Amino acid sequence: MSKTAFITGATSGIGKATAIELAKENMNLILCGRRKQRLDELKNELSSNVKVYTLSFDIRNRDEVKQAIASLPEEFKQIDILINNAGNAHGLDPIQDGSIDDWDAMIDINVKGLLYVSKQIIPQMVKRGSGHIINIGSTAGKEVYPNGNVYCASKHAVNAINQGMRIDLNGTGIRVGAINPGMVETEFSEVRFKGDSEKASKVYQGFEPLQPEDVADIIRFVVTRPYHVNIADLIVMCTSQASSTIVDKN
Ligand code: NDP
Ligand code: 8X3
Repeated sequence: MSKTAFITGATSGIGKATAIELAKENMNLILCGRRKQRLDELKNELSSNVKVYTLSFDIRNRDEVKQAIASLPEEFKQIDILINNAGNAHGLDPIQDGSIDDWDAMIDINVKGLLYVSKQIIPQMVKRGSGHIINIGSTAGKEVYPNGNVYCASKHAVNAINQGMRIDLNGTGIRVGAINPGMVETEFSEVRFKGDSEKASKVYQGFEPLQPEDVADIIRFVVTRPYHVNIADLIVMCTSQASSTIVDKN
């Protein structure tokens, strides 16, 4: 029987590429994000191969998350794979100049949103004694870089939650692991710089960054390992990147 994967943040970047990759593995998909039109377009693109259901909700809103997941039709209710991917950076300012709204957004989306979704899905996995959770962390969850302050804190929290989930769910049959990418060329920097495309594109100039498809390929690999294999914590950077601050640019 085909597995069902629930992907948050499927409207762009890593989440969208993952949806496309998992459809190739004949997995049925629940695609989430706020931009409904993009979800519909992706559904149209993938529906000829696999069953696709879309859920449009703001991950910051606890009630919306709960209602959206509770509204899944019977054939999509069993979630085998949860990809906790939705997230973004907002701003790149020194701590003394940071915007509280940006801080709220990062903590509410990257940390609390991930928990809200997980809270709705983990119990059914525990009950069944099976499931696979992939948390999308970041190299920013392993080290702190200048002006990254709260974004790095939110990703350090994802790193801790990933470990906590794996410890607490040990013995339940559920696999838990994190994928921690370095710089990936997505809408990430556009969001970080509030739509300033020029500033965003400069982030990826002078070297060959990861593409969302590179990360999606790794996620596909991780979720298709035999049951006794759990990839617990994986860091992936492009070849030009050695750490958050050391990037070989020409
Ligand atoms: P994108 O901006 O391309 O995608 C972000 C996704 O998150 C979108 O689908 C967006 O959907 C969703 N999202 C954002 N806010 C909300 C919200 N409030 N409610 C619901 N969904 C939301 O960025 P990436 O693909 O790069 O980012 C995906 C993940 O990868 C993030 O967790 C990010 O931190 C992480 N990451 C990214 C790296 C990079 O360099 N790009 C490197 C390391 C990690 P919508 O706006 O439609 O709601
Ligand atoms: C995204 C990678 O280095 O821009 O998490 O923070 S970085």
